[in-house]
Amino acid sequence: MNQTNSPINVVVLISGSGSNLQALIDGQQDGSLPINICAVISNKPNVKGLDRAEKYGIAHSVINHKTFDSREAFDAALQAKIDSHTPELVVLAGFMRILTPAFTQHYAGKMLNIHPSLLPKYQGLHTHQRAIEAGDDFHGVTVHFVTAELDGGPNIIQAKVTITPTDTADTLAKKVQQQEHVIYPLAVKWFAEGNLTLEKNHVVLNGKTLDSAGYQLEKII
Ligand code: NHR
Ligand code: GAR
Repeated sequence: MNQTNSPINVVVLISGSGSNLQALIDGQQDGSLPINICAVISNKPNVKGLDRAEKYGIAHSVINHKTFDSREAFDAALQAKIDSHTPELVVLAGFMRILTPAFTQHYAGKMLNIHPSLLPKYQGLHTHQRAIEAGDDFHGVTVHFVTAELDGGPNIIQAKVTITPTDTADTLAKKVQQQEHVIYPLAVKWFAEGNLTLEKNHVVLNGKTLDSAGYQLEKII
């Protein structure tokens, strides 16, 4: 458990459907995750993830990147909003804006992302299509600490899925999302219980330094 044995405050950043947000809400509700999601912030208006927050009475707001002149100005507004909730952890859950180095430095060791590939493979966008086109046998998903380097922060946990001959980017994305909803709550639980830290540039889980791939979920779907 963390030092106070009490739930940690978490701010979740989204840009879309928020199915990963839902997995975290479910964990908070059923008592399996010692977290208090204190705010959900979206850079896009009218997305489904905001409705999910509304349904559970979680504070939610939109900071629309299109209304800012620069990435720095957007990030400054986002940072001010996040910090008004004094979170111990910031979770990117399908958040689609690249963040400036000043922003990532401010939350060093306290910000997680979930990326739909087996990082370091396929950083950036359109990962499912790229894995299929490369003829890969496996694809998957990674939770990592966020650093200035896009999708380059140290890995925490990965889960694999098999790519079958009939898979399309859509069917593959669905399989990957099933694994997302397992490993993101797990990583957040480890962090909330004080068992997951970023030391220099490596990840420590339960007192042990993880290798660069991160913890490997055994179940492959
Ligand atoms: N920022 C930093 N500095 N480091 C990371 O590791 C980040 C980050 C911001 C977002 C999520 C990431 C992913 O998991 C993430 C990790 C958006 C883009 C992108 O190209 C790339 C990676 C990720 C998220 N965004 C475009 C942009 O111009 C906009 C794309 C769109 O709106 O559809 O910001 O994949
Ligand atoms: C997830 O599949 C996540 O891995 C991916 O977007 C989806 C968001 O789903 N993230 C990225 O591509 C980040 N660039 P959700 O809104 O339903 O959680």
